[in-house]
Amino acid sequence: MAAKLTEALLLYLLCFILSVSNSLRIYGCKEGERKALLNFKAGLKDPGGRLSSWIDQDCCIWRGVQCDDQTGHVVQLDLGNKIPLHDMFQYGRRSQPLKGDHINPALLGLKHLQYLDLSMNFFGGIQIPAFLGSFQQLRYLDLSCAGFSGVVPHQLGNLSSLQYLDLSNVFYLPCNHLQLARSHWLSNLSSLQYLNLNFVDLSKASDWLESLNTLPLISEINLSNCTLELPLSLAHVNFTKLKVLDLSRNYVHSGVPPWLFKLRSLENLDLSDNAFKELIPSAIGNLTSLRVLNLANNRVLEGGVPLSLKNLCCIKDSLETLNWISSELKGHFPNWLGRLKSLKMLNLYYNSFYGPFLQLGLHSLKKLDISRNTLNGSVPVNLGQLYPKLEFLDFAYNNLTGVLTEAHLAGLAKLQHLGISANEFWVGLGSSWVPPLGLKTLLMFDSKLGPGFPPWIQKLENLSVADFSNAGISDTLPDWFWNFSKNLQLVRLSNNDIKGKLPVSLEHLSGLLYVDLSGNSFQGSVSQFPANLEYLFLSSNKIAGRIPETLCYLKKLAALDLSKNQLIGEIPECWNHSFQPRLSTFDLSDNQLSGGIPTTICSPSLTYLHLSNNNLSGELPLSLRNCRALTTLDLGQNKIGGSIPTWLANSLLNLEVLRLRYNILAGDIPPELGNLTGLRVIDFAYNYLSGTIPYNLGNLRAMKFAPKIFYNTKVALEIYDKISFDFVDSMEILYMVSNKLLIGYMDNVYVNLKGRDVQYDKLLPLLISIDLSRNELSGEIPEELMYLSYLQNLNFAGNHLTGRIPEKMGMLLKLESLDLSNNDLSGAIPTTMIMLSFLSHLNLSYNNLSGRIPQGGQFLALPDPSIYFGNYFLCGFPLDNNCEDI
Ligand SMILES: *[C@@H]1O[C@H](CO)[C@@H](O)[C@H](O)[C@H]1NC(C)=O
Ligand SMILES: *[C@@H]1O[C@H](CO)[C@@H](O)[C@H](O)[C@H]1NC(C)=O
Ligand SMILES: *[C@@H]1O[C@H](CO)[C@@H](O)[C@H](O)[C@H]1NC(C)=O
Ligand SMILES: *[C@@H]1O[C@H](CO)[C@@H](O)[C@H](O)[C@H]1NC(C)=O
Ligand SMILES: *[C@@H]1O[C@H](CO)[C@@H](O)[C@H](O)[C@H]1NC(C)=O
Ligand SMILES: *[C@@H]1O[C@H](CO)[C@@H](O)[C@H](O)[C@H]1NC(C)=O
Ligand SMILES: *[C@@H]1O[C@H](CO)[C@@H](O)[C@H](O)[C@H]1NC(C)=O
Ligand SMILES: *[C@@H]1O[C@H](CO)[C@@H](O)[C@H](O)[C@H]1NC(C)=O
Ligand SMILES: CC(=O)N[C@H]1CO[C@H](CO)[C@@H](O)[C@@H]1O
Repeated sequence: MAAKLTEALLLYLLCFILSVSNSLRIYGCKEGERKALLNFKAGLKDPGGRLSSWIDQDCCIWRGVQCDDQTGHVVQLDLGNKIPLHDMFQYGRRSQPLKGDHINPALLGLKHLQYLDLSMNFFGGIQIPAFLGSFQQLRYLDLSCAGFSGVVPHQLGNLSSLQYLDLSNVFYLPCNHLQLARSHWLSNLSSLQYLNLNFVDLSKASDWLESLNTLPLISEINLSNCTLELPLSLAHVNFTKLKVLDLSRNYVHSGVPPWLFKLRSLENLDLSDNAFKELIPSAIGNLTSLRVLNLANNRVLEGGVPLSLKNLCCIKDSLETLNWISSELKGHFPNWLGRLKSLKMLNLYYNSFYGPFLQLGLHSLKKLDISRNTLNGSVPVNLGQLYPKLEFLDFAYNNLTGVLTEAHLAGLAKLQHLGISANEFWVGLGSSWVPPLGLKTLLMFDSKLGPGFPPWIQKLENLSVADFSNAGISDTLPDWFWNFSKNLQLVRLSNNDIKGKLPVSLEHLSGLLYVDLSGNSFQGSVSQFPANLEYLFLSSNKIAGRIPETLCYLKKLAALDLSKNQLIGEIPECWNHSFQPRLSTFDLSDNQLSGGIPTTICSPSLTYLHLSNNNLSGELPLSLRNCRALTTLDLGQNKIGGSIPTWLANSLLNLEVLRLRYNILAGDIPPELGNLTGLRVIDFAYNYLSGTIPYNLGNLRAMKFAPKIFYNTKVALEIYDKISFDFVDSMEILYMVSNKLLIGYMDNVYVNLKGRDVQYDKLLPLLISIDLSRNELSGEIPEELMYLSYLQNLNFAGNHLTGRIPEKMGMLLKLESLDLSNNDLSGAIPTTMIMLSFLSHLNLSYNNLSGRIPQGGQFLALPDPSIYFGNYFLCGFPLDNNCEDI
């Protein structure tokens, strides 16, 4: 939260603090003011006990209260509950807000109040009280993110001493819902220096610009995310002291208004997230004081980068930060960038720049991020000379070629972050290379780094993030790896061919949050991990032995994936709320585990539960009912018996994927399953299920609509929150996670499609499938199922189904694979099926079907006669017999 005080205000506060500490207070607390405070307190709920000190006689020493030394009057009430942005994602770290559904007007008893901060509390959606306009001496008012809604009262226009006004929201927490009906009253705030109306709706306040233009002292205006109209003209530009102007996130579609370029005092201009038709007119050069320019997310409608910026005259010496990310910029890097001699940060990621690497000597540059473009050619050898001060360098996700050697990175001694992932070049950094010793984050995933394990990593004593996933390493993990840096937080070595035994214990790495060693050849048994570990991925290795009980005590564990190893024994009984309150991913599939499914399993956030392909026996434990968040339940390929319980359908309301294939389940399919609105994948094949196919499955809502993919950035955000990346500001977080760290667990299941077992991961959210094959089901195919119009795969093979193939089969327009073989179906093949234009796998063999095979559509593209074998009265292509002969 940018609580930037202007210099004047700082000075004022400083004097204030000095006066408090230098002189003795003569007067105690005024009784009337004490009463006012107590009445105010009485109207609030204080679950965190933040006002517990409000009991003594002298209210001047109460928490958040300050009195004037000379007069003894209360002048300051600071009840703000501010927290650093990084902590925002972590609920627990925020101290409890004060709550209330009104603010007692008794507060007006504080007649001398100069400073009022109620930010980040929660006032239940009430309006901002109009009586706040009566604090005649108020200089500072912060009501940001405090649960206010409605129209901002014009009475605030009475506050002629006000210097600081903040009604904003915090970017990620919509907490105020305010609106400005008209803004003429703003022009009465003649002392105002700082104004933050971020997220306040200004769509009705068309006069905002004229009102603000009259404020003689205004120096910082934040109108980000205000749904405002940006007037193109302003007759007379006053704004002589304006230093910071944030107009981001307003989705303005017009041109950049010319008056902006008359703001000669402007130092920081944020125009990100708009849709300006023409980008940076050359007049930008008139902004002689500009230091920070943010143009992120301004899609260039006409395409291309402004290759010439003719009139750079003045900003070329002043500009320190240029943010121009995610704006569909195309072309070579423009040469004018090289004239911005004062640049410290240059963010150009997520564009379409092509051609060679940026080679402009920018001797002050500390951060250079040109990742996610399509640069080609090689990395220049003189980076150290071009950018000697670099602390952050990222050119991941480009098409750079050649070999990256020590020479390329020589002279970059100050580097703390290096990202080179996902390029085409070979990484030829020799064993004697001395890397920049201050490196904290090193991202070299999807690279050609191997085959040897890079020995120089050992020198990086400060490294906290080490990502060498999919880097072509085929080597034994050196013994020093778990000891070279005490600061390791994230280690990702997945998808290489790394050998070696897992160490017995990694407890000495107490900061470790995230370990991903999956897809290697690690042996030994599961290590003992430090208590704060949150993500553990060891899938696809050769890890043997039992699942150690020590895992039970990792209280913060959010994801555990031990799949595709050689684990034996029973699963310990410790995966419920009291052991693992945050567990969301639990994957032990493809091992040799035995015994039952733990009878206490389920933590409230468990989302993916995979125990398939083991030797588990017993029935589905009743505790699964508590898995309310579960979306994938995969217990296939085990020896699980009993029936499919009705409670499953009544409790697991978020279920999307239910895979119980290859078990020994018997009994009926519960019709209640049809109530599960998200269910998309049902696989009960190879069991002993009997009875009829419930027509209620025709209600499955998720099979009737096009599936949507939601990208899950939550894991990455959480990890981001804990790892300190230098030089990342709040607005960048979302890009940061999608760009730099593609981490987390990808849900996956095997599905039998078109006669083959296929692993679905990325595409799993798009799959819609019902497989009930190889059971003892009888009765007819319910016509209701023909309304599941997005079904891609339908398999009822190997049951005892009778009756006809529903005439409406032709309504399943997305069907790619249909297998009804080995049943007792009779009648003709419906001609409507000619409409199934995606059908590429069909098997109707071994039924009692009769008549002519439809001649048209995909039927002509399926020439294998065996798909009709065992139906003695079928005729026509591709069978040899002629329909006239029958
Ligand atoms: C506005 O201020 C004037 C005096 O400056 C005062 O008389 C009046 O009551 C105030 N109005 C409100 C709504 O507080
Ligand atoms: C504007 O306010 C929002 C919310 O308080 C903040 O995130 C953003 O950084 C501010 N803009 C500037 C330029 O300080
Ligand atoms: C602005 O101030 C003037 C005089 O100080 C007062 O008459 C007027 O009512 C105020 N307007 C608003 C909207 O507060
Ligand atoms: C410029 O600001 C002054 C106050 O400093 C104000 O009186 C005047 O009306 C403003 N001019 C315009 C065009 O808004
Ligand atoms: C930029 O400055 C030049 C000279 O200082 C002036 O002629 C021109 O009109 C200015 N452009 C804008 C858009 O203010
Ligand atoms: C870069 O790509 C362009 C085409 O996009 C090609 O003409 C050029 O030769 C490439 N340069 C190098 C060094 O590979
Ligand atoms: C860059 O490389 C990717 C993958 O290596 C390739 O798909 C893409 O076509 C390349 N782009 C250009 C512009 O060469
Ligand atoms: C669930 O499905 C059953 C059977 O299809 C039905 O009787 C019941 O009313 C449904 N329950 C809810 C809550 O929709
Ligand atoms: C007042 C306002 O414009 N709020 C918007 C801020 O941005 C979010 C997300 O784009 C919108 O949902 C709000 O309406």
